[in-house]
Amino acid sequence: MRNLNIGMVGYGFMGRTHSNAFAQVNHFFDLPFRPVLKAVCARNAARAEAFAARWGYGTVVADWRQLVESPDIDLIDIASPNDTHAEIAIAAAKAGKMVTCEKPLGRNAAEAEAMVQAVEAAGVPNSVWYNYRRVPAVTLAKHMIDEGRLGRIFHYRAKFLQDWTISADLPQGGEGLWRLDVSVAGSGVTGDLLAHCIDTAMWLNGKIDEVSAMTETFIKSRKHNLTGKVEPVGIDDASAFLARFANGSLATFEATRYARGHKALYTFEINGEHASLFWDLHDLHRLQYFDHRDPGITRGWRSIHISDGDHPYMKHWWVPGLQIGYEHTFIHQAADFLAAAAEGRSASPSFREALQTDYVTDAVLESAAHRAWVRAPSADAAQAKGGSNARD
Ligand code: SOE
Repeated sequence: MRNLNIGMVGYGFMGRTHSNAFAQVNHFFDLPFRPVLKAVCARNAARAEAFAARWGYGTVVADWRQLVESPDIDLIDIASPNDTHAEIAIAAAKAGKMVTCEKPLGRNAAEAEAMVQAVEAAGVPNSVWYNYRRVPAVTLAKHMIDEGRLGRIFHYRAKFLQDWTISADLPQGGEGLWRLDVSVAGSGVTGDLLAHCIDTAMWLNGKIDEVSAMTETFIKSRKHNLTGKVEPVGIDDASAFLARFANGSLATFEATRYARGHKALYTFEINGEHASLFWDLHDLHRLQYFDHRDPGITRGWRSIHISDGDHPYMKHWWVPGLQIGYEHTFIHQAADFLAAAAEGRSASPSFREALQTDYVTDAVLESAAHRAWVRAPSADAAQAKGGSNARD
């Protein structure tokens, strides 16, 4: 087993999930690499020192360029706010480092295209932390759809509901609240929450071709933590859209931070000619399955408890009946990335796959702005056109 030295950028919520994943992964998965938490970069020196001490990082640096330039670092992991992703990823790739990046890939597709171009030109393994793919129940849904159990797909519906920004007194900007500052985040719930729904949806059901969206900003101005002034709010607080998939199925998507009572209610349902599947993040270890081919007298929704050794990822954990949680999805992604990287490959979703999600979120915002249907280009076609951002 070879050491793989990690340079972590960021120490917030995602810095913790990623650090935990790299720290835990070898305890549960047999892998060719042993990740070493080598150095962490963050702007607040005191907090960075405390973070490094807690997680066992050997070094703290104040500028991410020190990580990129360091011959001791093999992988740059980007867990910092969205406005930093492109510059760091491009520099890291140019320096020949492997790169993993928190979602969304870019603040918009133009940034994401430049990031794809950089990692592909450098030929470095890459991946984006769309962690919900690796909830075992969601991975099982993927296997069941790929086996053809659902038959032709008619409908996909997803929502991601939160309620943490309802107060008009909540400021925007700065640590913890950069998600409300459009210049840092790029967008509101479209890039933050719908991006998860779109990534999962396209993984399960193929490409989204076109969208018709509406967005709203309910609180129009908020105090900015960095300037101290009341400033306009540029993010979308709520976003909903209709979509058509390339396979002919129809979809509805909704995300908001104004659904009182919901903290992180991510659900999706998919309806096929033979069967349907439903999943709920608040009950993440269960997959609901209805199969019309069951005998009539016992036909009904089954609630499959995903804890058996033959369920995806579960043989690496405890004994049947005992479940796992949110943090494990990041450990699974670290395991898949390290296994792929040892063979010089990227782990899904690669930067290019995540670019496809940015095409859809851009299309959602454009559709809402123009009150019109907008087509999402294909990341593969864009490559053929030399990275064009043109709608096809
Ligand atoms: C926002 O509140 C957030 O933390 C997202 O940024 C994450 O990606 C999502 O998984 C949970 O909610």
